[in-house]
Amino acid sequence: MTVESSAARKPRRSAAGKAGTTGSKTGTTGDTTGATGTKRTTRTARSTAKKSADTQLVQLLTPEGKRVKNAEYDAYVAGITPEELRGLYRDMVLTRRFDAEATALQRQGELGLWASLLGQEAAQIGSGRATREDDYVFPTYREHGVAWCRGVDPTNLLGMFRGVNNGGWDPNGNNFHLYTIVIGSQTLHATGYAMGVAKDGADSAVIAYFGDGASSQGDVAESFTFGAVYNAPVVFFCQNNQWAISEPTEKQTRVPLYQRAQGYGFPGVRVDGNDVLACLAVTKWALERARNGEGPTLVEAFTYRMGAHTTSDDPTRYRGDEERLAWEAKDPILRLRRYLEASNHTDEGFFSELEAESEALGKRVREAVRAMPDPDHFAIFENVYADGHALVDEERAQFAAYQASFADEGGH
Ligand SMILES: Cc1ncc(C[n+]2csc(CCOP(=O)(O)OP(=O)(O)O)c2C)c(N)n1
Ligand SMILES: [Mg+2]
Repeated sequence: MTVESSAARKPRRSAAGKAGTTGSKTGTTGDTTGATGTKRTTRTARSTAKKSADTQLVQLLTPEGKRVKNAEYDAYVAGITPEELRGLYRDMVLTRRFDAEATALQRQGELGLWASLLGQEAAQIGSGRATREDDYVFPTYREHGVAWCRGVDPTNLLGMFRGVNNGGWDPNGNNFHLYTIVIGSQTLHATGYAMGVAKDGADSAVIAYFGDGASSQGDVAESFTFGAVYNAPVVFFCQNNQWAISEPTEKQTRVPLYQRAQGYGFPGVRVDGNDVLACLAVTKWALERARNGEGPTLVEAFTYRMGAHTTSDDPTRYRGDEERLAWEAKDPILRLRRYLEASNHTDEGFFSELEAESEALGKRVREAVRAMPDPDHFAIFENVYADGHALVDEERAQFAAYQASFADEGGH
């Protein structure tokens, strides 16, 4: 589908001229989380952060699949066609199917690890489909849905998790950077890249994905500062999936995360991260601001990690069923399905064809993973330095001797 910004390009404004005037979205949200300075602060702030969660969301589709009006964001999805809506549904279903296959492959020993996106399909597909081809995306390690939107073949996402390569795709092929495991660091890369885009005079935008846990990192704070003072065309897209491994969001912040933007002088918006239409609309708006020279935006997609942190994690150790069941009722795929059905935008044929397509994708992924060649054992020594290095040479020689000590390796 085409989701290009219709905004004409305007000259970029200077950072100084903008600071202090961009926080209106944050300012109008009416949240008063002023509980600071007493012993009871943490508890009070936490409960306020929780409470505000339900009242500040930008939502266009309710969990029951009912379309609700929104004066500010409706315009960004006003022209969406039934075909495009079906496309969003297809994206989410296929992404979930791919993700389930990858989880199964890890359980079968074909992957070393997998970080599932289960539950976050709307946040990723909505925001991913809002990007333009010339925009540049900096993901974490969980953005399989965004990768899908950018046109990265899903099988290419699996090499790193199988341990046979360090990435698996050309970042410049789809303007989709390699996955980043060092929490929050990609927000700095994105901000620097966006500053470069601005210097080039291009009207592309940059989007940086990160998690609620990452919001506690210094790198993210520095990105916000640099993004703001350089008025960089960057969207900070935080998927607040409620957990940073076993640490709940409310232990990481006294205020709802989107409100952090105010202190940096740019808008922050909390969007229902399980509502694909709202995520599409809000991200389009934020990208358009970037293109128009209005600088950064923080989008907090309020969502839920329905599965484990990774396949190495057991969430039953730190959270109960009640929470998961409450979020299952807000499932992003189900709500769009309800909307499509209520609007008569689909028929049985659509769903059965999609089911067949999902199964075919699962099969293709399985076969591709099993066919991935093992890397040359010595490749790890090759890309450390541009030229030779005595220490690397020594380590290579040690490793060669170790390999040769196995009779069946035949000296390598
Ligand atoms: C700098 C750094 N510190 C710690 C870790 C270990 N670690 C991996 S994932 C993670 C939690 C991240 O949580 P969040 O940002 O909410 O993202 P999510 O996994 O929920 O998508 C941590 C602490 C890391 N990879 N990098
Ligand atoms: Mg998280």
